[in-house]
Amino acid sequence: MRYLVILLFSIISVSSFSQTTTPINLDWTESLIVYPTGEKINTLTFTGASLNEENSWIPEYSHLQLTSSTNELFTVELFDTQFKLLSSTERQILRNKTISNTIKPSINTVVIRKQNYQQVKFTPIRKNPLTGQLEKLIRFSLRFQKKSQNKSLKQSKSYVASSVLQSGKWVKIAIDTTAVHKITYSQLIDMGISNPENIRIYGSGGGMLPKMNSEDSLDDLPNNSIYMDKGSDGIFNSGDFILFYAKGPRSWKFDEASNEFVHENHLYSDFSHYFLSSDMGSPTLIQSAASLSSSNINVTGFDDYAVFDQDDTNLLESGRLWLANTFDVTTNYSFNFSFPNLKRLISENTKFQRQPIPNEILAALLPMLPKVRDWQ
Ligand SMILES: [Ca+2]
Repeated sequence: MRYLVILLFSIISVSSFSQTTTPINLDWTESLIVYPTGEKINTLTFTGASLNEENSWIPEYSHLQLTSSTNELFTVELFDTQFKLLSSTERQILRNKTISNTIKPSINTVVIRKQNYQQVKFTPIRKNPLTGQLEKLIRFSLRFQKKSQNKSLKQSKSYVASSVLQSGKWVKIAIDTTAVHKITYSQLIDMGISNPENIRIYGSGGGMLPKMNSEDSLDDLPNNSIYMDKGSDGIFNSGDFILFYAKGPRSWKFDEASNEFVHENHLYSDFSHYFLSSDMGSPTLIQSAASLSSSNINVTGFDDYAVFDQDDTNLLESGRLWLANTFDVTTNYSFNFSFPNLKRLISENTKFQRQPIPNEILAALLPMLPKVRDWQ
């Protein structure tokens, strides 16, 4: 069985800052992606495109624009756009793919070798809002405009003088999943918390820190509001408990383009961590909100989602590629999900994602795995 080598060029254009770019042409072709199993996937691409399975193999355009100042923020828009209708073959390739009516470029500030750039990304395919037909972008220019100074960004760049952990006695707890968590009075005592009625919980939990230094991240551990159940005696003592919302290491976000929830595993930890102390003053309690006097919405259900994505194997014990089950001798696995009180299963949103082995990892594995040699 042959393993086709695919070269995905990640050429990014770099130019000095100006308000508009010269016209950019996209040279479209087809691309063939072959899994180690031999299965082939056709997709569209163009010179300089990024292709990955997370984006359903739909090509993404990336542009770097050199800027001069660290604190300037920009907006970006496409203009002088020229589109071309997709052929029937190209439409067939993109069948069942979610394509938006508009092309929405995202823009981020990135720092590369101490130079500041605006990084623009977008998918250059749209469903024409008037005709409903699929079109690919073949020529366009980008216009950058400075935004007024972002005060919140400036504030996030000022750092606290010392961490909240500098003084007091602290207990570190591990969180494996996003949920409302419960800790009883006796558990707090067992942890060594000397004054449980003054318990506070600090931390933000959640997924990985952003890869780029330029992206916002929290400076110090925030204080979390908690619910404290004191029982009928009004005193926090034996038999009582606290509840608090904590985020686990797997993060979820709603992707408007695909109209579905997508997840990201924490590649470096199976847990997020929070810090408990009773030395920081009285607890910060969740405040009650007044009920509405009347309502006309009757909620009878909600969307739920789950994923099986275990990070069990890292082929080279290096890098960010983690895999779960190996399909070699064993070719069938069962994965159980629990959705109590299910009203309706939206089966079309059930996905099975395979992970082809990137060529650089395959090349490094070849000397070690005789079985892989058979693919050559
Ligand atoms: Ca009590």
